[in-house]
Amino acid sequence: MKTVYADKHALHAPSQEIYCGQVMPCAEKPARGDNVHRAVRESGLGDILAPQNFSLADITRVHDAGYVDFLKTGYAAWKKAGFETDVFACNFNLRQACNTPPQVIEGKAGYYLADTSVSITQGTWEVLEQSAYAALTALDIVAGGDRAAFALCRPPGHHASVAAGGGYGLLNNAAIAAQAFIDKGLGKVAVLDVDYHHGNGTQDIFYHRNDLLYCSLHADPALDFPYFSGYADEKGAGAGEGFNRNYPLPMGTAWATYKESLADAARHIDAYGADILVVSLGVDTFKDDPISQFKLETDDYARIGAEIAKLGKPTLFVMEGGYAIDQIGVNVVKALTGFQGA
Ligand code: OKP
Ligand code: ZN
Repeated sequence: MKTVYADKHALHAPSQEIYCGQVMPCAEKPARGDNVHRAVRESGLGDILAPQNFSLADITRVHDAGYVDFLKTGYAAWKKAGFETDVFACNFNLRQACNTPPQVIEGKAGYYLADTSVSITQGTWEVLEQSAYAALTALDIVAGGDRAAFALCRPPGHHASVAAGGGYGLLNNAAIAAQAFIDKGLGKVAVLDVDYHHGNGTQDIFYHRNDLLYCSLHADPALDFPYFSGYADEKGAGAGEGFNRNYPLPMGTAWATYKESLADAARHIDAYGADILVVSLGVDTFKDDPISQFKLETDDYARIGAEIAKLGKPTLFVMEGGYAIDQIGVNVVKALTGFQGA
């Protein structure tokens, strides 16, 4: 299986996150990408390629143009306005009640950022662009006939919706790749999101559509981030009704519970008849993850990979979360080799 990886990802090194009013080191750090890269290299999984070039139009197929412009130019505007930190929000456009982007950068930050875990630093835009292009490159590898490919993206993307970033992420790499597949006229997409957190961004982007089935296993949103979506009764709307499926799971979930929901999601994906499967691969379900509360073990990732392989679909893996720095690499490689060996 080929991996697509941009070593530039390290230019996005958030100075901090603000959690419950406390300024702390950001759990989403460059060592995550470096460690997964090293583990993939050492595993001999397959070639590691740099992203190809794509265009902004591939990104704005999913994301709002004003939002993308904010991601591109926001850091410079923030500095020009005299702010000393990286770009953070301190006001929020709750439930998108207002559709007029503010003119000043401190207003825009709140308009386009949904929480205080996410920030824009000097190198962020370049990293986001390369990360999205990595997903698009890996998609082309799968569309070109490979059974699977791995987009080693950083930062994660599944909390990014059409016009807002959040949860450490700003561009929805999985959604951008899925949309490109649809735009090529290649058929229908299923997204299986196994990150610990609900992918509210991906759900949002496709909520009214029937050309993409979104299935997500995640922590109960009543108890953990992103808090305001991920419930089982969110099933899609309009033409999209029935094409969104959430599996909120209790704190402490281990393989015995997890595998039941995974098998159910696999049944739905199978019944949908997708032409490609995009896996939002987060390994923050790991028992020692510092920000999460599931209990999966390293060998369970091989089981997840094998269950995914049973679907027999061309499969694009896109990196999402995972914050146990010392085990993120082995856990990701287990999932990918578990898929390959099955
Ligand atoms: C992104 B992804 C911990 C606070 C965590 C944000 C979580 C973002 C997760 N200090 N809040 O889904 O892995
Ligand atoms: Zn996560």
